[in-house]
Amino acid sequence: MMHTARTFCRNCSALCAMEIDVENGVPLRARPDASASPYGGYLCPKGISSIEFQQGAESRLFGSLKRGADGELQPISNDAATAEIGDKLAALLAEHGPRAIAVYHGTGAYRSTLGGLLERAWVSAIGTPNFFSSMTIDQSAKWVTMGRMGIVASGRHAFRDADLVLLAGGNPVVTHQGAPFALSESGAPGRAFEHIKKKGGRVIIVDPRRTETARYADLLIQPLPGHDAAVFAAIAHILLRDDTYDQDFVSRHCGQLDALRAATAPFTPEFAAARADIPMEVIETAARWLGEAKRPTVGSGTGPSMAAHSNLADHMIEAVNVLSGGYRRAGDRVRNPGTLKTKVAREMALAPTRTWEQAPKCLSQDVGAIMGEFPTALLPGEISADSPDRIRALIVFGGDPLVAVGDPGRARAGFEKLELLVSLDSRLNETGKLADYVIASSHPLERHDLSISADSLAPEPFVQYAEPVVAKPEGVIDDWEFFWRVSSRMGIPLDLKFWSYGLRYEDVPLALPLSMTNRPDPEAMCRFLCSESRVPFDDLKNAPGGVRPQIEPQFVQPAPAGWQQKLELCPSDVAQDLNDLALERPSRPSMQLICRRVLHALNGAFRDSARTRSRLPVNYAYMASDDMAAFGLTDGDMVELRSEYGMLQALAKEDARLRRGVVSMTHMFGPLIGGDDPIADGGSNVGQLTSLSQRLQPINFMPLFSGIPISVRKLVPMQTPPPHQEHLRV
Ligand SMILES: Nc1nc2c(c(=O)[nH]1)N[C@H]1C(S)=C(S)[C@@H](COP(=O)(O)OP(=O)(O)OC[C@H]3O[C@@H](n4cnc5c(=O)[nH]c(N)nc54)[C@H](O)[C@@H]3O)O[C@H]1N2
Ligand SMILES: Nc1nc2c(c(=O)[nH]1)N[C@H]1C(S)=C(S)[C@@H](COP(=O)(O)OP(=O)(O)OC[C@H]3O[C@@H](n4cnc5c(=O)[nH]c(N)nc54)[C@H](O)[C@@H]3O)O[C@H]1N2
Ligand code: SF4
Ligand SMILES: [Mo]
Repeated sequence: MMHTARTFCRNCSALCAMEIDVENGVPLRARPDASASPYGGYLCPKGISSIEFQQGAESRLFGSLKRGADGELQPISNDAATAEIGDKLAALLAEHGPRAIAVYHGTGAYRSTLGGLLERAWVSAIGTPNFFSSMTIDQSAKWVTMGRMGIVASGRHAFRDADLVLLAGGNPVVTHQGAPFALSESGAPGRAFEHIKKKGGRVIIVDPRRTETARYADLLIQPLPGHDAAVFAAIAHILLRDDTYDQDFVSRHCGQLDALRAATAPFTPEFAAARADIPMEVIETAARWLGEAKRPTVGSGTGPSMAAHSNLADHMIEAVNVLSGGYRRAGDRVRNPGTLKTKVAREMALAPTRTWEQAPKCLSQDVGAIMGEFPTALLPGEISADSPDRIRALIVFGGDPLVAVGDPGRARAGFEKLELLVSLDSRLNETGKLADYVIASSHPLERHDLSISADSLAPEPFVQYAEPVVAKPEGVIDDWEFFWRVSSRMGIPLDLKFWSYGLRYEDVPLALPLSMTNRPDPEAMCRFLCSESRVPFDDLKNAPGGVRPQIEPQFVQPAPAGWQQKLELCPSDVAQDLNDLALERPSRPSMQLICRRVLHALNGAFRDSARTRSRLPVNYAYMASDDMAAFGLTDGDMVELRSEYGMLQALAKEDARLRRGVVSMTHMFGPLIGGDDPIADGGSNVGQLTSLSQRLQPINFMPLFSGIPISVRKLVPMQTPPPHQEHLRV
């Protein structure tokens, strides 16, 4: 019997609505579902590949594993595994206290709604401050800026309302990365850009690569990597020089304008243009357009967050957005106030909090939490720390931190010191291969979810509830059930809450206490999460394609009377960083590795899907034609890339979209430490060129993942590998 089910993809933040033909409990194919989605019908290749993955492609895990006495991973039942893990954690907790236990929340965990909430509930119930996630090795520069500058509570203009979009180092047409990070809509991003162009809006892209998104650009600026701080300081300099900044907005909401003016004085357009190796005119043009725009929005993707001076770069990008008035004002339309939980937007500044200056602090560095998380780059050091409080057990939920964090030798040395490493995942990744237990997680199509993560990010109010489309295989377990079982075994009761970023779990008042003996019902948990929803849960249950509620137009409210808080545009540490940057002796490495993403893979996931592998047998080392020629390379030639921190081998490929001086490669696309045959390895791990001890940012300890100085050498095929490679192979 065949039927068609409606649900949504949970691979990335777009949560695309999909229709799936199911025959005898087997999903056959997926199609976009345009019936209610605010994005219209849209699916990317990863949404389509997730059907095959559910069926076992990419060596999907169909059962949990435990490392045996012989060091090999052996099958284990989930009953036994969760009991053993619970007992071990209870013993560690009793002997060493809560700090012995840590979690890492990876990219795969963000859209596992019930799993993510029970993970938070469990961490809060234990009382450990050791919460790590992929965000601190991603765009946590944005959290640093919020903590140092403050926040405008009304938020940016909706993408569709903008008349000027300035995006630095992001490629949403490929990555579907939209608000609150980069600038775009997550679903069908090309359509959102077309909408802006049709209205006569302008688009500026700042990227060393002429990205797929740059097809919509009216102005493309192709700098060397790592110079966004200088370029955006120069744009701020021009806005202040010409008095074209939004004086009304700035005078009402900002302090430290004079300090910003002084600190950006050295950043003339000539100066920044020389540093970034771009024409001075493009900086002037960008600043002029910003000065003219009525509803501009300025933001960034991962590029600036991964390159040199990332925290300063982000601060300057946000400062340019503030100076241009890139926020909604009282009276502006709020397109999506949220459906499951309604938020009131107010035009008001919230003063900086600098949470990292407060206890509890990390053991290996004098730094506290940022948005309730410790920096992931410090994780290996927090495990190896010579302290009774060191981390002894790590639960990895939907991530591959061993690869993601970079510097594989150092990362592995840290992870090997753990007394318990658990990977909760639907794939066996590099972290899983080192783990004591690998818990086989259910596939999204096999579990319940609610579109909480997109609730106020979709361009219009929209909410979707998903029931399992197919039954889960016997050996797999839902993410939430793992946390519930382990916690129950430890004798710790859990409260389910509608938690969201910025809140402490303990402070959320409304709670659904879960029984420790009767398995909670996932539908009942979703029903509870709809307690304050505009659309009652039963309506959602009856509309598997999702509901777009019609609501009264909502508008941004003014600040409460007497509101005093201001943004700090240029606090003293930022001023100091600008001063240092102005005085820095510019070095110009001949080649630099830059980050990028590919459409068919999602970090380490889908890398081995048939669609990906037919296009990308390896993660090519892309270079501009002139650089290829200068190194004597043609497509498919083997190259050695060497940084100060390590080396890798890859296959070179020409990319006419790149400027000279950069090698563009995607991450998490090969074994942790590669051999000398990238084809046999299926790619190379660029993390081998990164460091966990050098060039980390202050505050978030973000490593350098883009703009890494490297040397490029053509390798001539030989019988035996050159001896210097031996020490890197373990
Ligand atoms: N298909 C696909 N989608 C994904 C992912 C994936 O792996 N594949 N990953 C997901 C994740 S985890 C994230 S965080 C998002 C990221 O989403 P994006 O930020 O859009 O990711 P990228 O496509 O890597 O874009 C980064 C861009 O920065 C440029 N760049 C590199 N260095 C610099 C620099 O110093 N300055 C400037 N201005 N630009 C620079 C690169 O050339 C690249 O085009 O995507 C998410 N979506
Ligand atoms: N050199 C370099 N390093 C980088 C980057 C870079 O550009 N360059 N990018 C950084 C960025 S932006 C990020 S976000 C990190 C990514 O770092 P991670 O998030 O640690 O890595 P992923 O490969 O995305 O891991 C996601 C895992 O979740 C699993 N998964 C998917 N769905 C589910 C689910 O529903 N439940 C469970 N339990 N598991 C699930 C997948 O199988 C996969 O193994 O890497 C960072 N590291
Ligand atoms: S963009 Fe692709 S991966 Fe992301 S939700 Fe949509 S179909 Fe899934
Ligand atoms: Mo990310």
